[in-house]
Amino acid sequence: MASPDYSNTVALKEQFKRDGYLALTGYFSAERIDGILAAIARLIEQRPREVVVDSLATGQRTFWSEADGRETRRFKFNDIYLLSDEVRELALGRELSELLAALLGEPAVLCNSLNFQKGSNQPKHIDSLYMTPQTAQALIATWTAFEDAHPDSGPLVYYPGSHLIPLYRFKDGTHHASPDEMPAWNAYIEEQLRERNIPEKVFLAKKGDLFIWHSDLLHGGGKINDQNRTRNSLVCHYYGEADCRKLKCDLAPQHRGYWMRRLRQPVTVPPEAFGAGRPFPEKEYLERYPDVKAAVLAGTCPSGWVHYQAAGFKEGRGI
Ligand SMILES: O=C(O)CCC(=O)C(=O)O
Ligand SMILES: [Fe+2]
Repeated sequence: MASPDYSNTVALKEQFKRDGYLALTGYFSAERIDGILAAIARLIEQRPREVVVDSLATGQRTFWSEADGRETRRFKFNDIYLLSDEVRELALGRELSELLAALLGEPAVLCNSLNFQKGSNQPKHIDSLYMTPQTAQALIATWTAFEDAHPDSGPLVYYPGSHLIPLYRFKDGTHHASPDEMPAWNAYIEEQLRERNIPEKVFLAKKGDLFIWHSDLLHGGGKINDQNRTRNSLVCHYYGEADCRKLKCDLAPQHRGYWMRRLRQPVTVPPEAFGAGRPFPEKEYLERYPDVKAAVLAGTCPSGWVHYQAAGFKEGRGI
């Protein structure tokens, strides 16, 4: 089958503005996805101590090497874009980076990635609640199907046109989620959905489909009726270039966009876990904690490793 033609950027932009999403079926070939799956499998096999995962069952964050119940596949792999050229090229390919720039009105900066092996179970939300951009709407997300989604696997759900609902203002005056005000946020959104007659839609993706959503489009992980079913997919979030420049982020160019170089999510590891077979990541620890680095440079603390054992771990600092 010939790959679909998604080169009419003007029409796609119009559609995105109106609906708040684009469902680009067959965007990637099955072979391309197989290549990515093989690259990810190699990565987690070869570098399990660098891959940070969250258990979808308990929420616990660990390195893949230490994750319990790996066979259940109920995990989210965080930010593999930092470790994989192949994932970056999927998220910011020549054409996709052009399209994202057109939709955002400026180059897109890939700033995180989430590879869910099973349904996410995420309640409905808009991404700007949690990844609130400096400039309104300077955030966009892509969702790539790594396999066909079964209705019982908790497919992606979304609410067409919901990006036009005026943003809820929290008591601190921002649009950033404040946990104790979320019941009020939910009530506001339900009311708006009713008033605007916006239905819930299920995206029953086929392997290789690409779904792009707006910073303010309401979406979530559908109900999982069968916990045994996988729903392998990759979510990538991108900020606009201007905000990232203002924040002095480290940007690496990739086609028409950029990816953000940054430290991976920290993981709490007990000091006893380090030893001859597993050296403490001294350099990374100092890079992550400038106060410790300053103390080491000033000679008031012998090393990051000493700091971690004496204080860092107890203070809840991850590595
Ligand atoms: O894949 C899903 O179920 C939703 C993920 C999501 O909402 C996100 O990562 O922003
Ligand atoms: Fe989301």
